[in-house]
Amino acid sequence: TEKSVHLAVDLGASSGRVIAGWLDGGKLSLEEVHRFANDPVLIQDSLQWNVHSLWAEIREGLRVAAGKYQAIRSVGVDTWGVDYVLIDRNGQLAGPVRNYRDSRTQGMLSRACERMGGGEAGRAAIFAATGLQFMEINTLYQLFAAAEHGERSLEIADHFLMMGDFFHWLLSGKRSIEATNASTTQMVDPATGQWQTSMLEQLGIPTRLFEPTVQPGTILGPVQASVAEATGLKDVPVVVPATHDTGSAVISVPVDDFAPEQPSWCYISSGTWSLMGCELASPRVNEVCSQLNFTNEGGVAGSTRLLKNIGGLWIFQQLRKSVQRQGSDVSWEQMVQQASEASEFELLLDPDHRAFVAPQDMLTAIKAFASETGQPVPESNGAFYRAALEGLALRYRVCLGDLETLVGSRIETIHIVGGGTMNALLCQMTADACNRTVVAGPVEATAIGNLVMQMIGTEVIKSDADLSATIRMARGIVRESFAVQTYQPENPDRWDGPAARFVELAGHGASA
Ligand code: ADP
Ligand code: LRH
Repeated sequence: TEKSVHLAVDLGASSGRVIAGWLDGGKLSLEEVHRFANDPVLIQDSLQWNVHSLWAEIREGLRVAAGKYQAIRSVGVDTWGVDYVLIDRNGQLAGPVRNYRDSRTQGMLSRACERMGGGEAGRAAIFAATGLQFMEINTLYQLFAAAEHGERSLEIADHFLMMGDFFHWLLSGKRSIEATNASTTQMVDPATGQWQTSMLEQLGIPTRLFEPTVQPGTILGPVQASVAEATGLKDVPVVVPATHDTGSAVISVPVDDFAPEQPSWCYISSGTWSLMGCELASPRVNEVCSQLNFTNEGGVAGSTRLLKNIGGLWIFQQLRKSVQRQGSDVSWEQMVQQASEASEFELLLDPDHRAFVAPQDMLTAIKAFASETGQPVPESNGAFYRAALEGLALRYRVCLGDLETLVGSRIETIHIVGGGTMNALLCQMTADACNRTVVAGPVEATAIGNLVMQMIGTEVIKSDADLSATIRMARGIVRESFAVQTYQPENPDRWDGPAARFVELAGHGASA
């Protein structure tokens, strides 16, 4: 067909897809071209991403797209945050590409704080420099671990790229570091977007690796000859979206607003992680934010994504893997059905507990957690699935209170976007636990946000005003194009008792 198509490559921590999108009569249409699993591999004792397979799948998706659409206007990649690739001076991978759940970062957060002035003072210095939530998965602690362990890759590397940048480089031959994903590293000043080089020096991380960042919408140039040959994508420009998947997802929250002073809505980008927060005009690098351990990530058009990383559907996903390990399988729909049949609040889980970050087997880890916290171990699988979802809804409730404290206004509406919108039980639990209206959709928010930025970069979507007005316009297109599902709270009081127990439980737990 002759429609003018853009291609979004969207790599989540659990799966990847290539999605085609085009505008027609003011509406955005999507077509999924290719979908594939993204399973990390354990090599010796190091957990790594299979970038070779991901690159093969991306190329396959582009090949299928090139055969399907005659007019492809651009292509761009977004991925999960915090992970990186090191390239040596010959343009080769300098070492393996680690998964953020790899165990080498254990203890590195506290060790880095020690190095930065000791305990609380070190932590305060890192927060003042970066405004980010403290998590051991952050790039900062990964690179610090590499430096502390004397990893050779760090010595021979010439360039640092994040995952999206890496695939853009493979596609176009051009190196760039995109700003929204760089903001997830805990190595960037949230006010200026510059690398915090003196902090990096103090931590022994070589600063020569880091080039200045580029903004979403940047056109890198056409796909390189070898890629054009392999895929059939000739003269198609690579356009940088918000390469952080959450940055892309937030673009397509269907509101008539952009980075408000007094937000009345928040978002939950719901997938492997749940990223819950507000879009603001400027970062909140203050004592309360540090205490509540929220993050100030960079959004498009100079906005800030003030949010909390919550261990999202990861536990639910891993429970499915446990069932598969036992030799059977269960679909997401069946899991949700079984969870809905289980009785309420049988077992309380803290989705952010350290025990759930990377256990060998999630079912076993939850059973151990139940015993350690003096709770009866449930019998049915459905009870475990339900506990994973209730734990999330309870975490959202706590997070909502913290968010309101931070932004100083009441949040009326919670917008859920991403794969988790397919889980109606979780959406209803969220409305109930938080006692707020939940608006769920669109499901492919990340790919849509990716496409929108490409369309803005190539001036398919444009306005006479500034970028923030153009994003508002794009949000209008998203609202016109995708239906949402609304959930109203039902019997929210039922959640008060469990919420009190949850706070107690999470307070005692070693949160990751
Ligand atoms: P990521 O980008 O982190 O890989 P996604 O946004 O693709 O994650 O969301 C994937 C998750 O969405 C799955 O782990 C699953 O829990 C949920 N999901 C997907 N489809 C369904 C469905 N049909 N019913 C219920 N949940 C679903
Ligand atoms: C969600 C996400 C999140 C990061 C995590 C590593 O996919 O990008 O925003 O913190 O992955």
